[in-house]
Amino acid sequence: MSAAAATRHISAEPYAFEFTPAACALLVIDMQRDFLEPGGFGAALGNDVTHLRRAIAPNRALLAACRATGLTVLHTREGHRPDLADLPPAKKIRGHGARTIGDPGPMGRLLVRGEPGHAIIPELAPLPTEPVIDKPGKGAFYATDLHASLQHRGIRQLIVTGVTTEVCVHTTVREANDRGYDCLVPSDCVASYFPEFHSAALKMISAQGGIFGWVTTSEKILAVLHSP
Ligand code: TIU
Repeated sequence: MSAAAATRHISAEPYAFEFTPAACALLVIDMQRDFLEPGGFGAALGNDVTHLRRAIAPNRALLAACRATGLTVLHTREGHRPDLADLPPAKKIRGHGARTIGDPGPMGRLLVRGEPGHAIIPELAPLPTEPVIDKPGKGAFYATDLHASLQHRGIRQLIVTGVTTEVCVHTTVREANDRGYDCLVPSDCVASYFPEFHSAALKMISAQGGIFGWVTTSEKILAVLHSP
């Protein structure tokens, strides 16, 4: 099959996304217990984690379809080394919370690699074949080997899901856009602690002719993945 014949169209804003499965990866951002479960880093920042949990079921369905289709799948986790050597002091003290990164909590030390809270939620557990990119910042390209991992696989397009819409998802989409990737964001597979930020962040992606990328729904991606 030629590359052109392999291209499909996914209905999206601001216009249809030209989906090339062999050059596209699903990138699931930070679906970690620390952000989605009570007692984690997100809750320590004062957030209500229930806002994020509605993205779990759509991500499960999309992940299953991508795996069945043979699409490349990668996951990211935000977190820091146990010795906190990669934690900027500014990030450590930001918010002046009672508990900050590295402090003990009900799921272990907040946002520290290897702790129970740092793990990806069991509902979306990565397969052994799916790279997991550990990142110390909000963007998945900063201080990681994500770009190299994608280049080695011939990836030029990303379906970006996960949390939170206006923080790590948005930063990653912006980073990816500047590196030449086309990003497609399914609105129901991303979530924010702040519904108004979620809506605005999605509009910021597709506005101005798709200044950062495309916005669609998981239903529209599944319709293409499931069709012969
Ligand atoms: N606080 C918040 O909305 N997000 C983060 O701190 N990290 C991610 O978005 N992953």
